[in-house]
Amino acid sequence: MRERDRGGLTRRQLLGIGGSLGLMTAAGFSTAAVLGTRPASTSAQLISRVPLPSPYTVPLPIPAVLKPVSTTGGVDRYELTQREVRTQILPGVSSRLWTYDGTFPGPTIEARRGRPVTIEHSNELPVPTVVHLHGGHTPASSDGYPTDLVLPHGWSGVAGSEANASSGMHDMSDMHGMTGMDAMSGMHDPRAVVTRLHREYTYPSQQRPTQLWYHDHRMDFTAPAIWRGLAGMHIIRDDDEQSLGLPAGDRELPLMITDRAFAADGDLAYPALDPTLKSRPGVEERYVGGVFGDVILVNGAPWPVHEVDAARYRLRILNASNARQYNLEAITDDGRKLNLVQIGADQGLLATPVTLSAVPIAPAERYDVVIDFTGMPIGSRVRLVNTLGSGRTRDVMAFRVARAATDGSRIPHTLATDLPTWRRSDASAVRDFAFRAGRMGSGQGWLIDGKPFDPDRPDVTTALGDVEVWRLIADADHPVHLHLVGFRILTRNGHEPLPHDTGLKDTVSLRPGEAVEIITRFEGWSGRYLFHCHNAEHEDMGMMANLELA
Ligand SMILES: [Cu+2]
Repeated sequence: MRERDRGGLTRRQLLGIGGSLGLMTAAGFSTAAVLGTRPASTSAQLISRVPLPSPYTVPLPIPAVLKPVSTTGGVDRYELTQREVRTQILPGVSSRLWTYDGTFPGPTIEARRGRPVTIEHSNELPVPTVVHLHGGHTPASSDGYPTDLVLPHGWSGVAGSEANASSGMHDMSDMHGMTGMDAMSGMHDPRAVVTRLHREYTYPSQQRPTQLWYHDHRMDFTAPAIWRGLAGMHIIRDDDEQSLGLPAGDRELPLMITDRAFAADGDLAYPALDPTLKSRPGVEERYVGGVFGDVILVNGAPWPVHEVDAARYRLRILNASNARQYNLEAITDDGRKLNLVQIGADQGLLATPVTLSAVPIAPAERYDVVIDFTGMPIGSRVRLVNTLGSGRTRDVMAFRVARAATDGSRIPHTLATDLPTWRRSDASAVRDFAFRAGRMGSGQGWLIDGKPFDPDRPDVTTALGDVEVWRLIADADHPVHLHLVGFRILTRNGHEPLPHDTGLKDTVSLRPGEAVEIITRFEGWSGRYLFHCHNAEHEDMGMMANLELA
């Protein structure tokens, strides 16, 4: 009953956090100006209460590749169980995590273009979950809409949903017309498709080869769920890409970068208003801008080190942090900067390589880069540092050049010829969206065009096949993500895009005060999708909207 009453308040009231930011905004100062007085970001950093290891002592783990349970009929079928485990992230410190199949990151899915993948997720966690494949070109029914929940055993926190929840998940026809999680958000969502214990997600794998990632996307609770460990990588490959001769095998490294903090008992620290994550969404007031940790993890290990050959390596970098941005530079022990040659973006290979001296990466973005250790002295070290960090958050990871080696890899001048070339004149609509802080009930939220997320409100309805230009503006750092489609960046602040903007994207990083124009064609499937800020705290606090394809 309490849950129901509390739900009736809506999360707008629950987020009743009239902080200084909100007051200053109300007093007429532009938020950007307020935020501009803070360094780099509006986020606040948690401090760990356990001893932290020295940098570059823990070996870099490579997440295991998940084995399919079946490959018959041209479909790769997988099963994953979401469950809580105790594990060591920091040496000698036991931490409770929420995981996909017991590990953080979750196991990597390796998909072949043209071979559909199905994944049956089982939820053994104490809260509802929903899985989104970030960057996936996915039918709406498998896209992980935030109210399409998989309820756990004995769930009673969501009045209304339980009675309607399906007892099975295989008969999809059974699931239509169920009532969504209205108690939690105070919003009724008649279109939600809720299941109990299990759900099968289908990914057609028709899209360009690239690095995707899967993570929890539950309404109002995405940020703490990802923070606790619900994230994994999903890579799509094809023969064309493999024939290019890029560094491969042991010389291709998926790198999931996250920041975390640890409480005195060894568990992850997170400033949730309701640490059970069952009913009350939101974070303590000073973290409303986003949660930073003071420990940098790569593939779940703190400031790891990896032994490499003196050869080229392909680094597939994912920023899976909730709010932290990185500007990554590769620096040798004698202070030299190594180039990072960008070969791919969120949605696959670039047309041609772009040589960067630094890789700026916002939450949810992926950068596919080649680094060349050829000629480095054996025994020497290359550190990957974050120039936006300070103190220990400046360190990310290191490579130790362990041995000389032959290298048959190459970086072809032409990487791909299939990038979309939408032109402004193709667009049937131009839309404007403002990503800004604002009042949400009695407190501060993060809004798109002045409105917090409401599953029941159509925000954008567009026709399949239409090309559109979207003009996005931001008051603070907002990495803006569109579900279903990739897009290209047309302009940044009225100028040419930046050198690292050239590829096909699904997330674009807007810095404070920036305006970016993107162009895309909405194609695939009709149904309900999303666009939102991928600062996960902003997303939970309203900065999300509906994208309906008709
Ligand atoms: Cu944001």
